Amino acid sequence: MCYKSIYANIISAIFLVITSLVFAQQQKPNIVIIYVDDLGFGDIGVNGAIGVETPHVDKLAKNGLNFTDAHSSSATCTPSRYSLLTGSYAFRNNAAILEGDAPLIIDPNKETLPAMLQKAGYKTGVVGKWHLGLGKGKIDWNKKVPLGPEELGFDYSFLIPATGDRVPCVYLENQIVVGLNPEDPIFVSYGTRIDGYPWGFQHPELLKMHTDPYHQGAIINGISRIGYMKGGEDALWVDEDIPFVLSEKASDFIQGNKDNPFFLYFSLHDIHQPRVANIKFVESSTMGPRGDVIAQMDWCVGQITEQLQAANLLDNTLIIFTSDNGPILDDGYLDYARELVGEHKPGGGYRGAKYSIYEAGTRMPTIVHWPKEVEPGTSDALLSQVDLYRSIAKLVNQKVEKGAAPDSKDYLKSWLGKSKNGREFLLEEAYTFGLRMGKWKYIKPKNEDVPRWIAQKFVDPGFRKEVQLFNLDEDPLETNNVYKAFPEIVKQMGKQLEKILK
Ligand code: NG6
Ligand code: CA
Repeated sequence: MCYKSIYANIISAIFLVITSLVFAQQQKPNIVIIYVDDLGFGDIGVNGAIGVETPHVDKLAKNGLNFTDAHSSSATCTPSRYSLLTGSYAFRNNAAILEGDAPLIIDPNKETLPAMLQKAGYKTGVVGKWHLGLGKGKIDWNKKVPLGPEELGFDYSFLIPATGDRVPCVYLENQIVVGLNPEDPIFVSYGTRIDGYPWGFQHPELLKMHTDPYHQGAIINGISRIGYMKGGEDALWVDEDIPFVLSEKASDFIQGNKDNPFFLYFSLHDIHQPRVANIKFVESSTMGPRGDVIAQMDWCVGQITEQLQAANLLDNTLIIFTSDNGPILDDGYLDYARELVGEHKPGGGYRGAKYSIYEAGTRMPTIVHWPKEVEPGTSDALLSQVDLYRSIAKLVNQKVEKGAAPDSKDYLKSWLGKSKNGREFLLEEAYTFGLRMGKWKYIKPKNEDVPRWIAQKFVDPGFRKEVQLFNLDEDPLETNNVYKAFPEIVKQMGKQLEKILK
């Protein structure tokens, strides 16, 4: 063989290797988690919503897999998000709802879901609500925040730092406050009052929405918040624009990464309070602001799917649409959600709400959409978001680092509708603990008074001095405590729960 043809063979072999590598890279599905805030099981059209339409979410469900028994790991935000990104139960780290100046609660030395995906060749981004803490304590909002999404494996971040009802009311892009004028530095305080933006309890005449005493700190955009704030006027967000800003940033991220596999954690502010819909959505439901922001949330979902479609990516993108905790009608602001709810059942008819151990606290609207791989339909598999970590690792064929994701299990087949099996045991966290085993629901006794701040939200967190056991097949509303009739089940589930909590 002459040298020329040897070279030609080598070159064509290299070419083959490179093209097959590129091809393999292209084949990896993009992954988008659309994480809605406080959206209940019944708050979407396909699950029976009344008085508001969610055509974009319904379309995802129609062309995807709609789950009836999939759960967030907790009935509040920070703990659920902690579990989603770490594959670890929130109680292990005492993860609880955080204030807006809290330090980062995820250990940056341990692998996280985005860090695992980075290793698998993904570009990773988070857009929207964070609420996992930032920095190491005593944040200086006028400099780049030292610890946050970047240290956890996100290549890009655009954040609402905590919640819409907590200061600071500014966006952070790659951990730097967007649009800050250095001559007007930001100061934030929880507890000690600081002069700056007027306070709700002193200036009710400045408010466009009244609230309970917990949310009467700094007034920004006519809404009083939890916490106090000074400065940063040019950087303040306008609540009514948040859905547009976040959708645009998410779309930009998709557009910028259309030629490589990407993971987008799109964490909407809706439908958390303060529920102030953009004028485009005002009166788009019969339920007042809470219904209007459901319509607004649906629009955001449409923006993302349309963007994926336009970039010709929809077919090979795994979209997981779900929520962080159950619905709440009265979370503090006076927006008449309780009065206007009508026949609509935010929790899909299940008992409980946000903050509650009953089913509506964690049973989430959950849709998996991936036209290339997932057959449309419904699934009753009992699943937990804590398992997304290892299930996604399996999907992208990436080994999980030792010590990471200790509570996460691979249920990829179930998430993709290729198996009907779910978890044998599923932990539910709220202000007490619940355990599911098939049709059985066990609730750990808690002999304590309900804290005032929960009681005044008209929520029953499920505290009882005796064990509660429900047969969800016969009693999906958890009204008939049958613990006395099934001592063996009580014993088995109690033991299992203690084993998990150890
Ligand atoms: C609570 C707030 C509530 C809401 C919640 C966080 C009070 C009485 N209630 O502490 O208004 O902000 O935290 O919601 O302050 S979550 O969806 O982020 O968990
Ligand atoms: Ca929430």
